[in-house]
Amino acid sequence: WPWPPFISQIFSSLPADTTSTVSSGSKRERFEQAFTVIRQELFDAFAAQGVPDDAQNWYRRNIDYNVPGGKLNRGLSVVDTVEIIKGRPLAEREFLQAAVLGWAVEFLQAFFLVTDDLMDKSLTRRGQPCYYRVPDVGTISVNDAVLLESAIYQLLKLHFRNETYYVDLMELFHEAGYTSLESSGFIDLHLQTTFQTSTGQLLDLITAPEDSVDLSKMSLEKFQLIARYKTAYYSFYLPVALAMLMCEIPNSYQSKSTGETVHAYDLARTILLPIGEYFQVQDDFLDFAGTPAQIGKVGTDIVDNKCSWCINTALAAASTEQRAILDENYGKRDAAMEAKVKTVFEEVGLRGKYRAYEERTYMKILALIEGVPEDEGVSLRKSVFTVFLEKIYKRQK
Ligand code: DMA
Ligand code: MG
Ligand code: MG
Ligand code: MG
Repeated sequence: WPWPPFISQIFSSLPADTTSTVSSGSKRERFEQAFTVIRQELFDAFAAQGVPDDAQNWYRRNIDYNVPGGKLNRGLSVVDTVEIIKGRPLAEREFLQAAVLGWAVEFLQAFFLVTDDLMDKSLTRRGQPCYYRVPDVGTISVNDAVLLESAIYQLLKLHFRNETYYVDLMELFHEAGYTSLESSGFIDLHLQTTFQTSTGQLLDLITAPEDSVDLSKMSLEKFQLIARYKTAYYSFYLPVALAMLMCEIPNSYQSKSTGETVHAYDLARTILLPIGEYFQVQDDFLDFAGTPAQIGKVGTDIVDNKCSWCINTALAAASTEQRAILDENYGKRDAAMEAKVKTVFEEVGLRGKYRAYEERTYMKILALIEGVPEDEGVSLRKSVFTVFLEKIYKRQK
């Protein structure tokens, strides 16, 4: 099988010996170079089980097809955040550790996207066919997703086993940490990202049954719940919380500048969850308004009967006639019916409502960020959040 083009790109930009210098080049280049190290570690560990060549080649293709070709926003933001919190450029070893955490987030993302595309019956992702649509892959992609997930814990063990915060990292990623139920008398501070994301995927999927479209069951509140669980925790809280753990920011500390007690992870979450919800609104809007060339995927939310920001916003503005068109045509696997829904979206002025939502939300989140106290030395900083916000504000892909 040929390597997808982005892999060749990565390799053509590398020196012959990929393990020697990781200090040259831009942050993105260094981050991509760290991937070649990580990738080799995983291949070696896989091969060390004594499995035959065809299995090794399959594993290799799984990783190369699904992990490296994205925007890398989530992964890079771990590195960015560690740098901001430490307030200085990172030493070689620190950079590699931060990059491993960043790539671990990218593996988590790959794991979710492989199954998401299968369940959403999507066609393309990152400008290539969805992995399950590769002819010899099909439903084997389910197991390949599990292998992508297991790579996270191999990487953590390899690079963090001797750190005091190793268990915290694992539990932050994991699905099988201790309970966060209040009734047990124990509240888990870091939450369990895989558990939350798959809860979000469950909500997303059961809210969009294939054969019974009922738009009266949708609401913006439901959209918000789904968005926070399926997207915001893993895309926004996770990268920042990982960086905070690596910098050994304690759960709470007293701010020297304001005197108040800072519950650092809670505070981060109160800002990052709204950013994540904003990001999912963008994802839903681009599913409707973006071109495949622009977003690397073909939108499926309308035919999938999804409880998206678009349908909920359109429902709130639709006339009786427009509502009837939506009732009749939403959630059907038919291009002409999808086009009718899109026409109503245009008629109710969804594009304008989106622009207004973006401005309003941007200002709201900036106001939240204003409340972050900053101290000398290692502490949370406002720029942890503004850098994130600026990266996604008005994004086109
Ligand atoms: C994405 O939801 C959530 C996860 C956990 C992958 P989505 O189906 O809207 O994502 P996409 O539009 O990328 O398929
Ligand atoms: Mg989905
Ligand atoms: Mg999807
Ligand atoms: Mg989407």
